[in-house]
Formats: sequence, C-alpha cells, structure tokens
Amino acid sequence: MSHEFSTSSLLDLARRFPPDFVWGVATSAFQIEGAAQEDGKGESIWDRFCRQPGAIADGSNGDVACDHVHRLEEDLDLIAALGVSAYRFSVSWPRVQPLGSGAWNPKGLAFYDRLVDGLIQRGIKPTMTLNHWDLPQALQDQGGWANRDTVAHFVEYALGMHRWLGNRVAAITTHNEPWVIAVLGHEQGIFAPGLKSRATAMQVTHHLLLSHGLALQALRAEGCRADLGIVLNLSHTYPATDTPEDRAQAVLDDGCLLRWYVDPLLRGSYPEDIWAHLGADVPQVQAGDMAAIATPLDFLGINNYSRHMASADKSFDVKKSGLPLTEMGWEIYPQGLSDLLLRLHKDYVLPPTFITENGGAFADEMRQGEIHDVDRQRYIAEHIAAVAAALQQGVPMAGYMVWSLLDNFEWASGYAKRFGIVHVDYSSQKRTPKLSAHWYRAFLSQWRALQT
Ligand code: IFM
Repeated sequence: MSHEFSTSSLLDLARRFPPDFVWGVATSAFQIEGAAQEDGKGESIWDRFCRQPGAIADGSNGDVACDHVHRLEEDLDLIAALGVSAYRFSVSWPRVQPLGSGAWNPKGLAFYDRLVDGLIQRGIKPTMTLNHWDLPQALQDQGGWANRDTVAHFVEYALGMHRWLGNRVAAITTHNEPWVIAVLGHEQGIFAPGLKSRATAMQVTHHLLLSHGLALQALRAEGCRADLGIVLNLSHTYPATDTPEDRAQAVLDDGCLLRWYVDPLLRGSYPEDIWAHLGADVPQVQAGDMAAIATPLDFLGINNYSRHMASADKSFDVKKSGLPLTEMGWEIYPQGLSDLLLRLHKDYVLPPTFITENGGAFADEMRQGEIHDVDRQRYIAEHIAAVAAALQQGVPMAGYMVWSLLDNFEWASGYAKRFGIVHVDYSSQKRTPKLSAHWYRAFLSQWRALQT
C-alpha cells in the first residue's frame, strides 16, 4: 500500500494546532485486556453481563479480547510508532482490587506498573481512566453505583491507584461517560449491569458525579500532581424540523444528555427543567453533594462520534437523514463537533478541553494483507479539522485522541464492529496498522516538524 499522503494538506491541517497540543490514542481495559480470570483478577459486571444469554450480539465476551495483557510490549511499540504524545487507557478495578474494597492484587497492580513505565520509556504520557465501566461484581452485589457506599469505595480505589503509580501518570480521569453507565446500564438495560429503572439510573448518575468530585478532593489532598478530570459523551443536539414540538424536544434531549452532566460539574446544580421533568425519579442529594461535584476540573474530556437529532415524532428515523453512516448507524457530521464545542464555550466556562474519543466503526476489508480504510481516515481528518475550527474561535482545546488504537470488544455489539486504526485478527491476534494509522502517523510527523 502506498502511504504517501499529500504533504501540503497534512501541513495545512497541522499548522492549525499549537505546539503544546496533546495528540493521543485511546483504549479501555475491558475492551482489550483479556486475561479475565488470571493472576487474581476479580469478576467485573461486564464479565457477568456477557454471560447473560442475548446480551452481546455475537455471544462473545472479554475473556481474551485483544490479549493485551500478554502482548503489552508489542502494543506499546505500536502506540510509539504512531508518534502520539499521550495514551489514554483505563484500569480494570477488579484486576487491582478484586472485590472493589479491601485487599489489593499485587499482580494486577504490577501490570499497570509495566504499562505506565513502558509508556514513559517511550516518551508517551500515560493518561489513566479509573472507571471505564467494569465495576467489580462484588460491589454490584451490594447495589453497585445505586448504593451510596460505592462512592467511598471509589475514592479509596482512586487513592490506592495514585499511591501505587505515584505521579507517573500525567492525567487521571475519574469516570468515562457517566450517561452510558447510568442510562444504558440502569435504565435501558442494554449494558451492564442490565437494570431497567429510570429512578435507579438517576441515582447512579448522582453517585458517579459525587464520587468524581470527592475523588478529586482526596487526590489533591494527597498531593497528586496529575491533571484531574472527567470524560463525558456529548453530542450537539439539533431539532429535526423547525416545528415548536421538535424545538421543545431538542431542549429536553439536550437537557437529559448534556446539561444534566455539564451543569452540576461546571455550575454546581442540576438543570431545573430536567429536575422537574424527572418527577419522582430525581436522585437523593445530600447537603454538600453539589459543591463536591463542582470541584474545579483541571480538564474536561469529551467523547464525540456524531450529532443528535431531536424529534417529537416517535417514528423519526435518523438513519434516513441522507448523511453517510458508520457501521454503528451513527451519522457522520463533523460540523456537529465544532458546533458542540462552540456552544459549550458560549454557555459555560470550560477548563482545558480534550476530545478524548473520536473515530468510527467501518466495514474494513483486508486485501492482500492491507486495510485501506479511507472512510475512517477521512472521518478522523474531518473531525480534527472541526477541532481546529473550534480552537480558532477561542475554545480552549488542549488535545485530541483517536478511538481506538485497536479493533476491540465493542460492548453489546461484540467484536463485529471495528473501531481500530490497527486491525486485530482475533484468531491469531496479529496486529496490522490500517491506512488510517499510517495517515495519523504522517499527520503527526508533519505537526512535529513544525515545532522544531
Ligand atoms: O467503545 C466505546 C467506548 O468504550 C466508549 N465510547 C464510545 C466507544 C464506541 O462506542
């Protein structure tokens, strides 16, 4: 495959980013690690959920995944070869603390030691997420995130990871995508732990946000020098038509998807209209909770994949909009990312903001040992340009990370949906960088050349 990309177009894009901009690539523990029952790891809610008949589209699980635990050095070399400055990974809580409280697992901790040291040796900043969904099952057995006790367990876990890794990590993210954990996991029941109650989901949201704020306070009190933040999945909401009904729906959807999370974190209160909308399903909030949730952030991470279309018409089908779709059925609309960032900048005082995930699932075809994923390459380039547009209009953008380094376990979709810029052959575990990986490396090398 020819990996020659137009230098002038790479340079045009690269020139739009400042020298301290952070470029990265992201993964999460459950989606890549495997080694699910090895070296003292405890069971997570996703290990359990995958065993539920029908829960995962292809009947798969995370037992082996990308076998990353056994292929750490090879994967670290792959990351380094891209030329990124940061790698975003998550810690499997039950690997390091099998029951979610009490005893720690030295072998599990040793794995993250090797991971972090391996990154530092290669000149890559480790950015660590504490909770990318794989809660220890033992905590779920006591009510999980719906139980306020889990908040204290999470703070202990955060402190334990900080003491273990010291100040070797550049950034610590408390939670990845609280909306997904709360709503998909506890209201819609399509993600672990598979519950179906809106009231539970809203209590879970509150406990996630509270544990985030309390963890930040505890980490800072311990002298943590890493930047501290949280990652939200956010999309810009557009009314499907200009009717008053669709416009009202857009305000409601935006409230449930974005303001319900961003307002408490950046303004210290839940939005009143959504609180009223939830009726009896509002969470129990104790004195001091909101101030803790609004503990100042060093950074905000945003995971963005598409726009959100709001329609009062229940039969509205976003897939018929005419826009190209990824394999997930998500519309490709890069302007949605710049619209989102500009709106956040207008309505809130943003801390330094990172795109912590962006990418697409496409039907990659291996031809003569190579994958020409032009759709993904274009998707990434256009979204990077959208970040540049926001940056130029004053949004405090600090970094961008591709989701994902590797094809991996895409939760309820199993292994059929591939997001990687590096292909994984699950029968041999062979890794093959796709065209998109070669493009990203070429782009980063042009950007770096500009800095010298
Ligand atoms: O794979 C997920 C990731 O774990 C969280 N954000 C969205 C990605 C794609 O669905």
